[in-house]
Amino acid sequence: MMKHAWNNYKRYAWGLNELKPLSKQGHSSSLFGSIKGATIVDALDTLFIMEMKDEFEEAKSWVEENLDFNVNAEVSVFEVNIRFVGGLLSAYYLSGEEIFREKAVELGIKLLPAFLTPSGIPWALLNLKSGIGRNWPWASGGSSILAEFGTLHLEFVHLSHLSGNPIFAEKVMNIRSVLNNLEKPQGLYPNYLNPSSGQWGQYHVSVGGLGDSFYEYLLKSWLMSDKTDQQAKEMYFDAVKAIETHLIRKSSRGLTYIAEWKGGLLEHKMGHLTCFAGGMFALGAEDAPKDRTQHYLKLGAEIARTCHESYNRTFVKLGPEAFRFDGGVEAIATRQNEKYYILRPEVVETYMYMWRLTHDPKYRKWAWEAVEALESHCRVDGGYSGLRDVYHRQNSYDDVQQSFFLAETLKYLYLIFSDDDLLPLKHWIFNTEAHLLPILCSSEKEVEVHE
Ligand code: DMJ
Repeated sequence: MMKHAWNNYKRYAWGLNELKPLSKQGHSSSLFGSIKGATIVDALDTLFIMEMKDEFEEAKSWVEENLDFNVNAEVSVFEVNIRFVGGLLSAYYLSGEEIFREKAVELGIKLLPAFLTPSGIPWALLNLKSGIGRNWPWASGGSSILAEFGTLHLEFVHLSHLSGNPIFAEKVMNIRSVLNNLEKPQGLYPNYLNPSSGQWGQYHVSVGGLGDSFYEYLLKSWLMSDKTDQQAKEMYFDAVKAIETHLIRKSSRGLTYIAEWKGGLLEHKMGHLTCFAGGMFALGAEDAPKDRTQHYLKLGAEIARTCHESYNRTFVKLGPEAFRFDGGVEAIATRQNEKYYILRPEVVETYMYMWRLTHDPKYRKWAWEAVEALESHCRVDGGYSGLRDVYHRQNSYDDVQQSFFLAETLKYLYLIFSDDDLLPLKHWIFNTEAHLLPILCSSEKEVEVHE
């Protein structure tokens, strides 16, 4: 599958951001401004792990010769960080090739002007040449987005580690303290925060889009610090406690789901994006306070089951963008604009963590169902395409092979069918784009080992 996705990208869209597999041409997304090669950088570590050595070498040569951040264009700070900085750091740690470290640090420096706001909460969008930032025009009251500014921490800590320059870590530690010091409604983190006033915007809370990877990065900051970042651990478990109280519900037929919270009212809808949380709960279970390890493993398993149901209740056996638990339905999309599937990874991501942490064979079975569905419905001559309606018999393609399909979906699937000693969870953290970052050994623990 990786060969098919890669070869077609190479054939029809080489050097551009993504592939349009039906039109057989490049696809450009405004998220990356005029930075090019998103698929190449996103795919580097997957190629390495799958031992596709020739392909890795050609990707590396492209990075050496063509990857250029000197562009006069506005980029999404979050997207560029998770895909480009994350992809380059991961490629560096896996291969040891200096070029990836250099490029990651170069890009990190270019992103720093985004933090020039009164609160230090970064802008969502940044012009890489002028250094002028702004927020998404649609975001409540000029706010920055929790899942965007809350998803820089892992990469920026590594940038400081690799460059010897503390500035990157200082920037994300400041985000952390602003968030920690703010009063939180019912212990929940709203999705919107105004970077000028340093105050919350609208009281909308989500473990899916606009909120998701902020929670993921709290847990992973704790794990990546070799379990020394106590503040991250406390903030994570406090947030999860509030999420359990206010957002997690069980349907009348016993499916556990995570709803969205809008100023105290629940919308009984769960996004495909939210499905990553099953894996997150299970990954954090070991360190849960008050002997709640089994509880969180079970919660992870319940979310995995619900998300599997959202797949199983469609015609193509791949899940919709969002599914509902109201109006007499459970785990089904009811609105036409929520029925699409764009090759997203979150469900197989949760299967990967559940497989690694429980070895229950059902997760391999479910992952294989997803492979078969991808092969039957998304594979086309020119690569893999997303679908417009997962309940429809006739495939209707969106004609985009997203770069995260190579970075995440295929990587997680590969790991589910590999041995656990390939990238053991005790040594590696996956960033939110499935790029690998090693756990940083704390000097205290090193001393303990030597003693
Ligand atoms: C990816 O870019 C990342 O997983 C991000 O956290 C959420 N959206 C896509 C995949 O769905």
